[in-house]
Amino acid sequence: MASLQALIWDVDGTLADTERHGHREAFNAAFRDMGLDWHWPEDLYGELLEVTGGKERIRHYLRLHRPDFTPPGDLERFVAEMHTRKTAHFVSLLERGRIPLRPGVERVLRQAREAGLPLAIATTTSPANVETLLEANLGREALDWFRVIGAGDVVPRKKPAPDIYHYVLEHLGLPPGACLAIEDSRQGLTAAREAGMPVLVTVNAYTAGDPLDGALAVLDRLGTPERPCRALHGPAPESGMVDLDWLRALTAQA
Ligand code: XBP
Ligand code: MG
Repeated sequence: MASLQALIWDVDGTLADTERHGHREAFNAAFRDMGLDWHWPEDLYGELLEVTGGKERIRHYLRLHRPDFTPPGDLERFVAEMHTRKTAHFVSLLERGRIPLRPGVERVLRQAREAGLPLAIATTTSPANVETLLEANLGREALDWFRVIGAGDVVPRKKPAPDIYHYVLEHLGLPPGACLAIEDSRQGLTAAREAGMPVLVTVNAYTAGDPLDGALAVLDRLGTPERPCRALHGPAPESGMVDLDWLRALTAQA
């Protein structure tokens, strides 16, 4: 691989563990807002995560679990209203500091900035969620840390399609082999690999069982002194903490 020229970060499950007590609770709050007796418990939500994109996930739920449901009026308008309400609830959770960054994420971001290594984001989630997550955890100026933030509906097809990675690579002006994608799930790994990128995966409780063949390494987290990382597949830093030297060595062998 050419020398590492950029880190491209996934958001949900990678920068922060946002799904179980974030997005899922926001969806359930939106259902209550709209007077629906729907509820997504943790295990069902884990199944629904098969489909990326909140609007796409709602439609997937309707198809699988509510085939007889008739929305009041146009379906797309109904889904859009539900998703807008859900996003407002999720942003409120973030603003209240309820969703921290995962262990080691801030350290690696700051190391990259100090080394002048470009950063980018490639995510299926909505732009408002990314901006609020970064601002709530790192301050408003953190939005400028990223050369490009590719999020949500900016591309026609969401992960596992490679579209969002193509979008980010195009805006970075870099070839896929010179960048490293940091992901958490099968869908994200597939998207990045189809875009030709090497991938580091840090799993979470929802994705630990995913098939993750093709990742350069699969860790349980990026690691801190208090919470060192552990390898689930492939190499891991002896220090228990991912740093730029380890990422450069990892990608050099790709
Ligand atoms: C994860 C997703 C998103 C979130 C919900 O995105 O699939 O859809 O679950 O966010 P990624 P929205 O792992 O690519 O960050 O409701 O805004 O889609
Ligand atoms: Mg993810």
